[in-house]
Amino acid sequence: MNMTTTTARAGRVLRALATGDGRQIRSYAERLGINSEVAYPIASTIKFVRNPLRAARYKSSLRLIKRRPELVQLQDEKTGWGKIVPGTVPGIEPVIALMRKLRDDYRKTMKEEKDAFYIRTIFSPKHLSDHKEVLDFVLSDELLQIAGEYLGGVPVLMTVQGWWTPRNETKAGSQLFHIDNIDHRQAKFFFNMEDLESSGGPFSFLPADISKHVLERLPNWRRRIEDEEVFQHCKPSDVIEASGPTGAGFVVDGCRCLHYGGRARNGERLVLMVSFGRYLSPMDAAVNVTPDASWYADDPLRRMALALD
Ligand SMILES: O=C(O)CCC(=O)C(=O)O
Repeated sequence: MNMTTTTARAGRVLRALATGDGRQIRSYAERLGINSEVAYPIASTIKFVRNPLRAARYKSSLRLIKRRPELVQLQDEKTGWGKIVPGTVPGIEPVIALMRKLRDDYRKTMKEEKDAFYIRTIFSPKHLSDHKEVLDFVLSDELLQIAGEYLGGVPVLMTVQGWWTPRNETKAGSQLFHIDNIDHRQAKFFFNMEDLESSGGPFSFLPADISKHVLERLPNWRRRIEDEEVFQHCKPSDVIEASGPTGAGFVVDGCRCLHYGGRARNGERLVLMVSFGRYLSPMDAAVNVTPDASWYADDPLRRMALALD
């Protein structure tokens, strides 16, 4: 490639960086041969420069969240995770009832052989507009407090998914250790919609400090990693399982904590997964809700969490 072509290409990429959304920004940066350690700060800086006042508002509006003292810093800075006991977040009952119904409906339509993959998304952001009860739970003061304190500003809802994992024998994709390569930090919640034991394939992770130790010793972390490779640098007993009774939850930073899930060898799993990112995350939210005009009309905090204002 000659100098003129290279310059023209770089110009196109830079123009795209200045106008694109978070996902495009990352992909264009990668096309320039810039990896995520460099691309993310560039993408965040571009987002900031495009609207510094909005960025400042996401930070300062943390004070709008009603905080409960027992939840302060629940997602621990050093280890990147925290545990939520059943009954902590109001409004979970209708969510549990809905997820169980969706799972039962799905099960009826399932073809045993053809659908042998290990994870089924029975609820996704497109369902939110018809299920305000889920949105109210997800945008509760409790979740906003936990995610907001950890992320340092009003958190932006990235996605909400209901996952049903039937019993399986596979070990592929997200059933292998990996890191979510979407930002430097994240608040990802898992709530059990049914009692969940180890044999039901819970989300399983290494605390952030142990993950850092392991990742520093691996040649390339942007990949799926076999257990044997990980356990050369830590102990299997360092792995924490997000299991427990119905209504129990975990919040984990999937960008800092090596994790896998869905190894449901002798049971199954029904969970609600909710992920929040920073306003300046390189990724835009996958949630594209158009709330009814009456929803959150006088609630700037929740509108910000939905990236509407
Ligand atoms: O719990 C699982 O099935 C794995 C989930 C996962 O890898 C993720 O959320 O990034």
